[in-house]
Amino acid sequence: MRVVLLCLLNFLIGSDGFTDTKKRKFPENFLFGAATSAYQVEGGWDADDKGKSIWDTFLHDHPEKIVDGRNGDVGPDSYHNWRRDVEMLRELGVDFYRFSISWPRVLPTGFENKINEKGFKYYDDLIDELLKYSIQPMVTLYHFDLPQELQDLGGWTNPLSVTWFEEYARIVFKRYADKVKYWITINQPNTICIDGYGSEAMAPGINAMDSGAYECVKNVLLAHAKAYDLYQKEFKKKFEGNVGISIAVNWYDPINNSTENAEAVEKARAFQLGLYLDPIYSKDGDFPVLVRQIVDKKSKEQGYSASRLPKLSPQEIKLLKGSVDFLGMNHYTTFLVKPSQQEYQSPSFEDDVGVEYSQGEQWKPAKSVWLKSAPYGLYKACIYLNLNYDYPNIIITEHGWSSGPGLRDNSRVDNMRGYFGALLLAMEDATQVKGYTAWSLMDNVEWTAGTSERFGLYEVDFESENKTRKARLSALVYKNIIETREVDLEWKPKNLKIHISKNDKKNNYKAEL
Ligand code: GBH
Repeated sequence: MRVVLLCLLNFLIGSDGFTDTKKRKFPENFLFGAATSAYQVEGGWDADDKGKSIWDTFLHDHPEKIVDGRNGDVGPDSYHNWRRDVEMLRELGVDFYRFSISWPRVLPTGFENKINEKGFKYYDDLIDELLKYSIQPMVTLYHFDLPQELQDLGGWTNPLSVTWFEEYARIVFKRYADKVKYWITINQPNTICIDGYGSEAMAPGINAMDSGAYECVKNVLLAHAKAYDLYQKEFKKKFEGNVGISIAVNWYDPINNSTENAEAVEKARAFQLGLYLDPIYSKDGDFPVLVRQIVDKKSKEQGYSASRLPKLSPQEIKLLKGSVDFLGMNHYTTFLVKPSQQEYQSPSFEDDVGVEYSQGEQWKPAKSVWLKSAPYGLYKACIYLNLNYDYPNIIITEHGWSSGPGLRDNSRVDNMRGYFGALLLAMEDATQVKGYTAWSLMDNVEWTAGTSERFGLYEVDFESENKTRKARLSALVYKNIIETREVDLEWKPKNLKIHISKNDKKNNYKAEL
């Protein structure tokens, strides 16, 4: 009751509630980290027998899709620069590093019968180097880079993908369960499926809206649940790690308080959030009723004999329910929703949802067109998760800001501080957030945006031979927040030099989940 009242109170205070002068602090056992993903930073796209991923194929076949023409063939070249990467993490003083394993680097064909030891050696070295300095590895098994050979068999639209992923997960768990205590199975099913199989924006760029995108959603979620189940059965007891999934939980608000907008926002939340969260967190499991109703009805009208949204069997519903130790929350921004004024192509995801998005005109824009700063949205998203999914354990597995090149990234600093304020308030109102991950440790290959949008705390000089990394102002500010556990709006470093903290001490806490 007290919590509900507090929430109400904060809603009343509105979005300025978190800029008040009361100093809120992150608890001592709160974990701070930074993130990257394999395709975006590793380079070495064909080094040491690595297999091709769908992103290698996609950007090699469509160089015209990349804003500045720079693909991930080399990128920041972390395949060779990993020692420097760990040094940067030590400079920041983070507790953990979230990175992903490239499936085709370790299993070049995607299948478990051919293991690439040379590829695994890269992760052996990286993990050992992290542990040497008490930085916890947080490993994402899948961050968009499917082995091309599996795509040739239909990729995530093939129900066999569930088993392919499970076998891959088994090999990686076996190899690293003793060293890795934080696992993320899959990063952002919505990007994989809706953008990858329902549009040409992300690899494999197959616009399969007849049912491909929704088949993908089902398979990706089941793949996650199978891997979770596998960890529970074969690894949990001995190794006591935590397994979660990272979901894009941006916030969706009605553009104003009309009845139509209230309906529109309900749809947006059901299709953007509930589609992935309900099967795992809702009481009855399964996809949201609203999504089911809309897609079933439209499918019929469109002349299909079955719904484009596949059914989950009772066993599948059971497998999915509760299949996480923590929710990986990727949060970047807020969208304002109203019913769509235009006819979308049919069938399509946009047509199913039937809404239009915009963003506040007064919100500060990042370099990426979709990204504007609205810290209150993080607060509201947290409260929404609490009320709808019963106070889940959350680790923010991505949050960040894009700028152009340059070390004095004041806009990133402002955005970070604003969102930390909102996060602290959400935690005060009983949101169970155990950790925060800055996206990204360094500038990287931002998919089809190439290197035209910079998300790094560290700038990467892509023209230089060693892909030199330099700390931005935001890196120093983040370091200061980690050290002091509070957000001081006035704090400024004397210069942009960053040093490894004295005696390299990490708090080494485990998140109590
Ligand atoms: C995350 O996606 C990803 O997990 C991460 O890899 C990425 O680097 C980071 O955010 C920053 O984008 O061209 O307008 O159609 C966030 C969701 C998905 C948002 C792809 C941008 C393309 C937008 N992103 N999307 S657009």
